[in-house]
Amino acid sequence: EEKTRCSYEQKLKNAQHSVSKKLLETALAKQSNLIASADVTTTQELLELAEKVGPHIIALKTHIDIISDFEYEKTIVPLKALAAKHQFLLMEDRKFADIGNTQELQFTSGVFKITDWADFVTSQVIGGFESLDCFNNVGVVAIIGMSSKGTLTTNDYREEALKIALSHPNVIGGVSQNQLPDEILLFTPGVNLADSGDGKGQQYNTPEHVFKNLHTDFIIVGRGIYKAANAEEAAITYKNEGWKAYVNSLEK
Ligand code: 5BU
Repeated sequence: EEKTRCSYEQKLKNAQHSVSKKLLETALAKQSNLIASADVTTTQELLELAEKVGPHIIALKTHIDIISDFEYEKTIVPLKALAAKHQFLLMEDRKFADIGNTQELQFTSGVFKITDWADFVTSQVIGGFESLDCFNNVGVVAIIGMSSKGTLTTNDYREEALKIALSHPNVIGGVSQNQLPDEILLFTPGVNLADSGDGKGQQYNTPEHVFKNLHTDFIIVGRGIYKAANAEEAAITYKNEGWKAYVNSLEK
């Protein structure tokens, strides 16, 4: 008999990291497991999207380096204010992939100063265990498996990546298209209700699929929300679909 999934309440009880706790508490308070991916390219679009979807999400995922008019004062200061107002976390999807010293510089320096505002960041684990030491003031979501066609995140790779993720105290979760152990939070992108792909290698699943089959914790939705005619309505739809799929996945 298949075992039922671990609930957010159970995960919260076992959570060690302050960011894991915050995410799980926010999910329970908002009855949402939705992370909106804000893959827009101007500060105005970013802030407008955050204002609209903010009440319905637990985190806003950014690729801050695609914002063409980025200015810390103009972009980050109001974004942080919106995160506080609507109670969501900021997840910078930087996918660090270098030696520890370089990652530390990329994390703390340059124009983006990610260390000053992100609640958690994504990182590859290709640089090994110690490459993650520099992220000790944020949570790290380790890239275990990718959603794109032809990805090199094979079974063997994922197994080794997971060993690093499970053993590193900075790691709160993993991005994957496969089930992960209960000790770690699972974040799943590649979620869309209307499309099965984007013609550029992305592969989509439904919220129902990822909660039922992967026991994911949080869905990440980009174009399904920010490209919709009404982004707020779309966020509400994904929030409701995601929560319903989570509740259904608790019953076996
Ligand atoms: P989409 O518009 O819903 O396809 O956007 C998905 C987002 O998740 C986008 O920002 C990607 O960079 C990110 N992503 C992904 O799609 N698949 C992965 O395996 C990883 C990240 Br890792």
